[in-house]
Amino acid sequence: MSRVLERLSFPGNLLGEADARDWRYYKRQYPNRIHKASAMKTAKKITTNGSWIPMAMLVCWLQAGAAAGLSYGQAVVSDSKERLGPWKAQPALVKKNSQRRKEFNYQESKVPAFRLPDPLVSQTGKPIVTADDWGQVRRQELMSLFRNEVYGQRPKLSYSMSFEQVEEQKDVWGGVATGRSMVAVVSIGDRQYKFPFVLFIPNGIQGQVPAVIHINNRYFIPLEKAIRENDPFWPAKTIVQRGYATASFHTSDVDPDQKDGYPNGIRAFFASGAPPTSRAWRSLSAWGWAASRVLDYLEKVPLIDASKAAVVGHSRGGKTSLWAACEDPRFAVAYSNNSGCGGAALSRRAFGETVARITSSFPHWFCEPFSKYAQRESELPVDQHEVMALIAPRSVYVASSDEDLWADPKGEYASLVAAAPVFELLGKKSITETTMPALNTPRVVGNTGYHIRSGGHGLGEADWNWFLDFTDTLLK
Ligand code: GTR
Repeated sequence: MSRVLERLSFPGNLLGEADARDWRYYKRQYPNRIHKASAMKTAKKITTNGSWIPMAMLVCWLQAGAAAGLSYGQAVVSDSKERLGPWKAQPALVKKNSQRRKEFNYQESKVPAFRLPDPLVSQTGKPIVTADDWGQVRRQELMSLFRNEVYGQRPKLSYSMSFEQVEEQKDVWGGVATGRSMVAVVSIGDRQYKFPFVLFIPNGIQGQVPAVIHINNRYFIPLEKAIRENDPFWPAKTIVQRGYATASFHTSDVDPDQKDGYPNGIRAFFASGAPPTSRAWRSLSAWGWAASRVLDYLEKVPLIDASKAAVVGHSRGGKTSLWAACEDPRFAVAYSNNSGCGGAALSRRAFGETVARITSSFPHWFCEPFSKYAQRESELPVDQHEVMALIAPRSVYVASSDEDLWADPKGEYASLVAAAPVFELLGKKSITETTMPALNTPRVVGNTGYHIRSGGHGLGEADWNWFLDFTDTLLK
């Protein structure tokens, strides 16, 4: 399967009204839980409201086309007719970004030619032609490669889990749900590490309900706040009304989202304070591990069918949700929202955020070997389409946003499509269409889904609704 890519690109981290308000609220209420850089960076603003050509076998993405320029600002919906067709980056945004951040590429014409590693050829060059070969040979190889070169290895140490219920409210939203404030307790010998999470379970439903675990990289949302406000970043009420239980925890409560946060997090707890080795797990993997611990609790709740659990994250949380689902096959669905580099986007495109940039800005996210692929992406033994493939035959949904070119929407979509041979081998349907869908027009095929929403970097109601439409087809 080989393809020639077209072009697109550019980010848009605008701080919307609601975010500014939330940020101030949390800063007052939970000064120790807020990480300003993170909160400001992920702030979203939803305003309003490319394609590639197949060639032969195996993937060889070249470039073509180019982008002309308008001007940013009036940008969105500049050419509404064109915007009805397959999504393309707004030329004004491409221009603006290219000018503003000259060291990064926002032009399709400058995407390097590359060949993606074939998920269906083993490291020894053996074609993987059966589901058994995949499960016993290739999947193991790819997991090792991602653990050794990208996300790090989780500790082998044994531990035990227990859960404390701090508070329960049985008649939330007029009796629609039961809400619980919980603490997960990780024990190794007589040492303990604790992190909080909040859970809502729909009331009055016959049988068990599916569940959504939300990885919150912005701020912890306590029970009373989740009840009072349907925060678009985690709209618990909406999710419950659609028939799902839902839980959320904050990343920094598990492993602080700071370069020097290691001593206070779960990784240091496991290592008894010893510094991390080069290939040990880093924060993304630790946060994903925590999502699995929340799932451990959901398995104990009789009203929840934990075999129907989705893991959801935005941006760094979206990188986390994908890797969480690779590491833990109990997750039935993974949803990555605007996850970009190190998440859904293909590293080899080096479009918007790059390996060089992400490993220097966020050295605590990836294990050390990943940084050696800075500007040498073509030497990576894996690429992010194989993260999607590792989730097969389960389900994966990728979401991009129109103005978030920093996260490379085209690279996010491309990687989902490039995982198709693995879904097919495992007897599942998935998106194979190489042309991107139009703006605000979700595309769902079998076990995969994708949308690109208008507006900038952020997770909001539109994203949730489209995602839940997808899970409705799979988990209900
Ligand atoms: C961006 C960063 C991304 C993404 C995001 C976030 O600035 O470059 O990799 O993860 O922030 O999580 O907010």
